[in-house]
Amino acid sequence: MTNKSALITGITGQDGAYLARLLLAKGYNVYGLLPRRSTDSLWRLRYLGIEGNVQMLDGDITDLSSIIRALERAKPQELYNLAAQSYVGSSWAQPLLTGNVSGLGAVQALEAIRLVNPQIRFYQASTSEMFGLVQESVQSESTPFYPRSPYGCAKLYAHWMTVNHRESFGLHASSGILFNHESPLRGIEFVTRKVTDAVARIKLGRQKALKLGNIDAKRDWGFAGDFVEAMWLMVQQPKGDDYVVATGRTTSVRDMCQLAFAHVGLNYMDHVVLDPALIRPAEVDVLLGNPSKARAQLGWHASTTLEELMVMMVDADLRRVERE
Ligand code: NDP
Ligand code: GDR
Repeated sequence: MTNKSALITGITGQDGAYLARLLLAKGYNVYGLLPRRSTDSLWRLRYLGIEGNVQMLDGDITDLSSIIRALERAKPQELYNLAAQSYVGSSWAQPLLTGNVSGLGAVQALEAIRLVNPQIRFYQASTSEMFGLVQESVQSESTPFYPRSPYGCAKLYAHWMTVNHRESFGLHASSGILFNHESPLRGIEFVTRKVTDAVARIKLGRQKALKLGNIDAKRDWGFAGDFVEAMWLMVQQPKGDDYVVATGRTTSVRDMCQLAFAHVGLNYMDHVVLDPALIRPAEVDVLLGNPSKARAQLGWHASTTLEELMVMMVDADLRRVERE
């Protein structure tokens, strides 16, 4: 057990909730930067039974003064920057907000560290979306970037600023280039959760069809609960660095649907309807990560298969829809 403290931005999101649970289990004092919202944003922490165990500090990743106050109050040894407008689909409609939150937000956090205590270790939530129009069939830390959305561009800026702050000012700053990771706590707008929610509703007779966009896109999907372990491991290394975190297996949206529907004895082809309105202005066709560095240096590997993940998510949605 440790007596360290950590501040998590984006603590109310999918990864924030799992990371908070992981750090609490390790004995950390966990603080969260909580932006003001008009509706309840603590449901994921409640779902994991940890709402009362984390200390929330009023603040927003776009407001430097609030981050400085949060660091002064929490006095953390580690800052995990997970805050983002993280939905690629919305980033074309809200490119400036996405740039401000998902791009500049990381720099606000890095600058706050420089001002308050440069010894604070920093984790940046980077993404496989930075690879975009992929230049190599399997993506590693050395694969060139070519982002395909305002979200990918914003995250690439945040990534390079993390690298720059490490190299310019000697900060212990790490960038985790994480491939897609999902869970029952995934936002409903993301394709896996949209599918598992629909499977549950269709199975229970509450919905008939599921509208999807590009079902030929391929992603390297893992379980969020596994991936937050890699974040923590990066921050424990002697020096900050960049790591690809992935399962090393890619699957199409179509095949992911097939798995989810088959779990409840349904055929996805009887229910999925293609909707051209859901096709994005630019697409990332296929992502497949090479997690060798994370395995060799962090001792990390993904332990949940996509089959297990789909079962976990469909079963959770069946329970939830039944209760509704
Ligand atoms: P979510 O969308 O579930 O969570 C995003 C979090 O950021 C929420 O807590 C949200 O709060 C918070 N947030 C949004 N705007 C602000 C703001 N202005 N100030 C402070 N907090 C804000 O994302 P995930 O948990 O899935 O992802 C975590 C991080 O990892 C994100 O940065 C994402 O871009 C990145 N990432 C995710 C991957 C994935 O597959 N899940 C893969 C690679 C990277 P609220 O809900 O109240 O708006
Ligand atoms: P992604 O995740 O864009 O990879 O970003 P998402 O689940 O939104 O899309 C994955 C792929 O599925 C295709 N798709 C659809 N997507 C959605 N959301 N809804 C649909 O109806 C649909 N039909 C087909 C998409 O076109 C895409 O190809 C996620 C986010 O968590 C980012 O924050 C993170 O950085 C990356 O993963 C890694």
